[in-house]
Amino acid sequence: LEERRTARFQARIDADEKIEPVDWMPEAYRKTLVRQISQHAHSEVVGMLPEGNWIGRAPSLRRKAVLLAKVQDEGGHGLYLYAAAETLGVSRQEMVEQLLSGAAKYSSIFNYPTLSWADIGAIGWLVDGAAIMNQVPICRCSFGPYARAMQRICKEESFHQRQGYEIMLQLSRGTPEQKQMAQDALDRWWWPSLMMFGPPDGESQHGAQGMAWKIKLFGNDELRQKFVDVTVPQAEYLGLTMPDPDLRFDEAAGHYRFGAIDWDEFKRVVKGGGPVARDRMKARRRAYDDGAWVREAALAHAEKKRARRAE
Ligand code: FAQ
Repeated sequence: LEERRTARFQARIDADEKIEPVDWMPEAYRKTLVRQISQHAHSEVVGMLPEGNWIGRAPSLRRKAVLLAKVQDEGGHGLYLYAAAETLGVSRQEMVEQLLSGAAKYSSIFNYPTLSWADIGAIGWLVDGAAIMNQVPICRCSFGPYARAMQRICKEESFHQRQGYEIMLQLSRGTPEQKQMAQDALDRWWWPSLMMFGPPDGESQHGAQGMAWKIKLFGNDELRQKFVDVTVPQAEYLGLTMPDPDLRFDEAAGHYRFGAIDWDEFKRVVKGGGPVARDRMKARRRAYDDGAWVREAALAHAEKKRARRAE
């Protein structure tokens, strides 16, 4: 029976049908989705911290309002994604505990510090740019709640990417010092952005199965290449130099060839090495502890309402 169910499930995926929470699904499919969606949610929430660092120091009221709205959007993305994962039978409480205990991962990119205002431009341009490249295909993934959450998220991410590029454009058209700030931010964020796509396909544990289930529609390397191909001309337009001496356009293939990625650095950063990772988790734990009274009050209120209804 299990075999027949599994074959029927795969046939639905192959026919591009959406799988909904009430449908039968293999346990491994459910687990893979919980892992990927919750890690994605954690990334959005931890991702508020590097930019949050600059809200109080934004160079103008307009910049401050825009950045505040962007960071709030990221909190919202985390919430839609936790809600999508909850349809698979896991609670938000469990997912948050997994993040705080270090059992669940979040994107490596958020373990790098934001040292100058230009980093806010580079994050919008490169980090949101990479996120869009990875996430637009997920709008068509096989699990209905994840696909639907991603549609709104991608619209907002594309606005985030433009605001980042606009900061970079203004800095690179500014004084020599401002242009240098933009170049320095690009130098520090370029390689970590390429690592966001995950390990090379040959080392991607979940890649092949994720694609067979259409949780992922493209491999890590293909999306990374697409990102490089669209981003290099954007850097040229800014008049900035990519920090990669091996970067060149391969006319025959129609792609930019890039230098070797430092996968040792990736592994170190994913494991939570370095002072920034410790600060990120400290900030999340503090936020969780500071919010305890809100959760308790909400529960007490719900209990009071329930008791009144029962009277
Ligand atoms: N960082 O077998 P694969 C954002 C882990 S959202 C840390 O290839 P998979 C918005 C991976 O989890 C950014 N860990 O895994 C924003 C697995 O470990 P596990 C997040 C990484 O799942 C912008 C192991 O390595 N986006 O930026 C990373 O098939 C600006 C083996 O890897 C998403 O989550 C990494 N970079 O492919 C917010 C999108 N890469 O779980 C604020 C959805 C890999 O076995 C400001 N996720 N790992 O312990 C995905 O598309 C996939 O999960 C991949 C990884 C492509 C990230």
